[in-house]
Amino acid sequence: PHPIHLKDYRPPEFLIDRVELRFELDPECTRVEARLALRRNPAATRGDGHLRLHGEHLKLTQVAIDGHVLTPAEYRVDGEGLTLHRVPDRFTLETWVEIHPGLNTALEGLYQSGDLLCTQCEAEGFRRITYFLDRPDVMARYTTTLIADRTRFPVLLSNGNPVARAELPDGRHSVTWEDPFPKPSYLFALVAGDLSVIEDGFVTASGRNVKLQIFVEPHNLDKGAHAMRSLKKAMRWDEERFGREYDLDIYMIVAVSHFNMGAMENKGLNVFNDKFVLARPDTATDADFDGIESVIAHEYFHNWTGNRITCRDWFQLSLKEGFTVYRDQEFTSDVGSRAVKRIRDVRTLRAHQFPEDAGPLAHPVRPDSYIEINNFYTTTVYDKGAEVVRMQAALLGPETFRRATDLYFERHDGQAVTTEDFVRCMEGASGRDLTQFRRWYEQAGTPELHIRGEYDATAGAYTLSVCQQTPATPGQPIKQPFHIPLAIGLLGADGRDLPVWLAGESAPPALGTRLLELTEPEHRFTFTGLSERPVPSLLRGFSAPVRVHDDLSDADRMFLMAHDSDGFNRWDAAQTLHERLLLALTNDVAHPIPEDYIAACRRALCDMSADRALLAEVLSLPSETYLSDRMTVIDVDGLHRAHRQLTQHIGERLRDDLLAVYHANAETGDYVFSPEAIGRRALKNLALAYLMRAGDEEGLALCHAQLEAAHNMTDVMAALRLLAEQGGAEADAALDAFHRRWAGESLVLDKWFSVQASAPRPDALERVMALLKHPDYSARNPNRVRALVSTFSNVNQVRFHAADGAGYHFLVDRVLELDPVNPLLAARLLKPLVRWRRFDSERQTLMRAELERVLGRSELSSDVFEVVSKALA
Ligand code: HT7
Ligand code: ZN
Repeated sequence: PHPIHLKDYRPPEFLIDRVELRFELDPECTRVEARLALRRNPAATRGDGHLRLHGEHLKLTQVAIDGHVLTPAEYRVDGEGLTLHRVPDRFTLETWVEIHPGLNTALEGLYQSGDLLCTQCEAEGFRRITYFLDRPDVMARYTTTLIADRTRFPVLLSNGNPVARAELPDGRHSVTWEDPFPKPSYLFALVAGDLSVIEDGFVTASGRNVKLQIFVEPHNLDKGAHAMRSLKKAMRWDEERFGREYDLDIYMIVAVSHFNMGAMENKGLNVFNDKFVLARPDTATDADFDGIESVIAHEYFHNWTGNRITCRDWFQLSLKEGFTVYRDQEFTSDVGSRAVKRIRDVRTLRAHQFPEDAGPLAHPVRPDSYIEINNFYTTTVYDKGAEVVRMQAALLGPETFRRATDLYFERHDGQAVTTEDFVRCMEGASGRDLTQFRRWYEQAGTPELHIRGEYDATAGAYTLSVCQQTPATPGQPIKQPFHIPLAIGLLGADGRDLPVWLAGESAPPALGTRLLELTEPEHRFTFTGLSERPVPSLLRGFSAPVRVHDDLSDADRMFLMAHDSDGFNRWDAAQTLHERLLLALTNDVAHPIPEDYIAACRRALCDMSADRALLAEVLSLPSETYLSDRMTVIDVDGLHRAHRQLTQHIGERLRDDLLAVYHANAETGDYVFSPEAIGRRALKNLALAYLMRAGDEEGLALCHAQLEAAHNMTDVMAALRLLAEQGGAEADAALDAFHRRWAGESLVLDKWFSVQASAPRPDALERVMALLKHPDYSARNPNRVRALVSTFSNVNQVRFHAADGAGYHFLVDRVLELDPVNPLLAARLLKPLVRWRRFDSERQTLMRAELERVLGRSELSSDVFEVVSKALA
């Protein structure tokens, strides 16, 4: 497979204005008839006169131009598409193809999910449905007629509005859909099946009525209410915060059980992994409820950031994904707790994006090249992309940023554009020059900031020296300095914010946070008017995706943990304390656990005035996977031991407080989905975890009682996870009972698989291998594969990295098995092996050998080939 380069981008030679599709749907053999109105693109240079259309896995039965059926000499078909020799400047192309959705295990194009037929066209799935210019800068108006058996497929959906229906004499029926908005082919969708619907309505700011429909399989009808509430919340928020109104008369969401990713924003017809739609308090955890709210919002927000304004080419993916993640993050912050949301997002960024940026798959937010675009739906494109938008928002300030996004929506509505167009709107509305800022799109790697503070008591001045430096990444040995917004505060001895008054300014600014801008490799900022040495609060709100190395003492961090007015930095101070201690214990089992650290944890735990969700975050230790990224050579066993040691110590030392917190936050009454109630459950279950991991008898009794009595899945899973971690007959009995109780509930069974895969018991791999043979396991269902295989290899670090290499061998067996079935999923499974160079030499040898085993296989997909070859490069 060959790489595709951004520098080779050329506008399409032809444009397609109208598309008429007619599907005769059948899982065994679906016939697709396409009528395309094509014309030469005046903005393109003339090529060789041939027209190449993308098409894969299609059986072409006939092709015609302007009504004349072509002879085989007039065209050529190969594995990548259809070439028409000599075509007019404007013409109608008709093609007739056959496809086999029932055999489509890759879940791209038209496929079968249970008894449903559905599509997934992003990024390049439309070419598995019909011959087309399957690239996002070709935008067309679509009319789609779906014909299918009336009994098996009573519901027939596509993009836009339904304009005609007919009953056919042979037991079939048809529905025609018209989408008035030009769209790229990746936003095409159809769904057919026996679906039940949850209906509601929304009146837009300008007074239009929109019909809202969530389609689910009939037995899931009682699990869609939360998704519907989330959708309406998101629609209102987008009007209020970004001035964006929905544009069609109908908005549909369909939940399917077989899906490669989270969801898909097809115009007017979102297709969702059912995990992000279905929830009832007894079947879904708080994290599931949160996930649904944010994914529903994310897909809805794409209607403006992705659909109305789309990407010119796939190198621009972050244009829609980074901006839409930013928008969904802001939504969650506005409807819940901003600090908690920021903490969770930064946890994800540090745990996943930072390692990606430091490894062999590092790439810029706007990549320069790819072999397989499916491999570029990465945390860098999504999450770092969102940080890049967030930094622009910070540099411009809220009002100017809103003017800049208004300009973007106005200037580019209906177009396929680039990240450069986005930045130009930021510049246009603000008058700022963001030339240097553009490096965030171009350079990979996480900048490192080294910050030192110096207090001059005589001058009443405090000086911060800040140096930035970015490590080399593949293909980018030398980095230019970034333009970095650095938000800081200065705290006085009483814990309050002091003015952040830069030397040379005539008057002190208001108290609180101040945004400094870094553009050079080194800066010195001197602050005056300080009668005492301040404690600096650096990178408040995590104002840039950088790693900070500072010279604060543990005492400073405990001070910040207790007093910082920035909730994020209170958490970050605590995390750094936990992290430093855990790394010290990893290196030296006898390292003392300081009394003042325990006292700081106790103070936080007993701070009844604070937001409980925030407290739970403050008191959660960083994960072993995250900590491993902080070590030069990863010591998986040492980290695991240290983690257990510190957890146990906290559990023992804070026992009485933990019991008190558990009881004070016990569930009373019905399940409520509110930030407050979620915070109580989080803190209570964290207290239970410390008690259980400390081997506390009363904790164990509470855990059993909770498992018995709980009516909500959050509490059930918290208890089950802790029991499964302990193992033994009681755990097995609890797992069996859970399985019996939830037989047939696929999403709940995923939890049953994942709770066993993540338990760091010595026999974890044997158990996981036995579960592969369980009748409920299926390699055809991505959620199930992720629940078992990905959970084991990503979450259960100590067992996956067992010194004998059995975990690596297990994973590669799964990858090789899956590659011919579902390459996108197979390539994603490989990720934990990619950072093989970070481990000790024995493990390196084992991991490398397994990667080479993959590369040695003939007939690899381009997805897996790209990941493995880059990992080994
Ligand atoms: N835009 C969607 C991406 C997506 C996708 C990409 C490749 C293969 C399958 C896929 N399913 C969904 C999801 C999103 O970011 O909203
Ligand atoms: Zn998205």
